[in-house]
Amino acid sequence: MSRTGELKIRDVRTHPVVAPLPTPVTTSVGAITEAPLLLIDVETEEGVTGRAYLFAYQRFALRPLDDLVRSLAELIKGDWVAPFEIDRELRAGFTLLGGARGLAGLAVAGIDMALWDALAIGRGVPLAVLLGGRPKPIPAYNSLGMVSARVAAGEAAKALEGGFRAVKIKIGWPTLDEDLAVIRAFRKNLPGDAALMVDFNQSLTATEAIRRGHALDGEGVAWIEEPVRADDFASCARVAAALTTPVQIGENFAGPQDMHAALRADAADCVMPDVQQIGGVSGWLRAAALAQAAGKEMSSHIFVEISAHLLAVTPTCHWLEYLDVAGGVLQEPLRIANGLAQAADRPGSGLAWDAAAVERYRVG
Ligand code: SMN
Ligand code: MG
Repeated sequence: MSRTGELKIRDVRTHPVVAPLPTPVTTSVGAITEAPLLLIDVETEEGVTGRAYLFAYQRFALRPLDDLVRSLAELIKGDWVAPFEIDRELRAGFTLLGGARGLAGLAVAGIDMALWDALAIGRGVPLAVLLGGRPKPIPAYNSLGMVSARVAAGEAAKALEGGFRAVKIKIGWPTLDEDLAVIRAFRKNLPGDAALMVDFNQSLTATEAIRRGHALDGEGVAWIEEPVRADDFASCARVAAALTTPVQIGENFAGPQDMHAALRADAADCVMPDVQQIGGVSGWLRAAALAQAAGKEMSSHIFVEISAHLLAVTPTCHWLEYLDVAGGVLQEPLRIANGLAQAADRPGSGLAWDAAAVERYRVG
């Protein structure tokens, strides 16, 4: 017997697509030139459909990710839409496999995001409202790839369109001088009060990160992101202790337990979980509590649409990273005005697929 508002899972459909990226994301460890996405629809007996997407980074990861989501879907058909319960049940199934990490963790997180979306739609409220908050303007930074000093002036001007008051660039050029040249070129072409973040994408050793970090300390950089390998919390702690510029990590936290280990190691001055890596909405809520307890500002990583809702209920909310990977298959991309991201004030997380685009970019 269902209580008013309770939903029961009838089916889970997936749509693997490779959508275009407005701008390739070039990093010191490789370039992302397209958006391999797994779109997930959780359909309920009551006619509500919850939606989410997973970002596979590489085409080759789409099929195994799709297989995982479809296999897990068979385990939850007929269940009530109770995300915390389903998260616990699905993760329990991976215990003897060493835990739901990697693609398995993403698959569980994708289902979790779609379930929370269904819950919010079922109650007719935006996700932020379901979670106890309200959609509100979130400070956003425009996230760029690796840009050479030669074109920095033009790129800086473009990056400020939409009223952004903060920009992130990816660095980790072959030499420190090249890193400094592009930082100084952006600094010169951004307003003095605009924040400039830099992201090494795990490309340095601890020794090199400390050497380069000391040079960056005087350059007005808001944070130094992922200077060393993402899971090397001890080296990251050494770098954070050595520098005055805040060190930022988190997009690779594989669940709240990973974030807890990083916080215990003093690995960073601020954190930026990625909603698919941290475990969906359920994982994000647990991570937000860890950040609050540790007194660390918490930002988001890509997934701009759902992150705008989640940051609205994050006690130490810092910045929303604006890097649009799914806009090519959405009816309505996230709106940015005066450098602020405003979550869609409609039921759920605001995701609606552009059906024609989904068919155009569908693969497999
Ligand atoms: C990043 C984002 C998306 C794809 C690859 C790398 C980057 C970031 O680490 O923080 O924006
Ligand atoms: Mg990053």
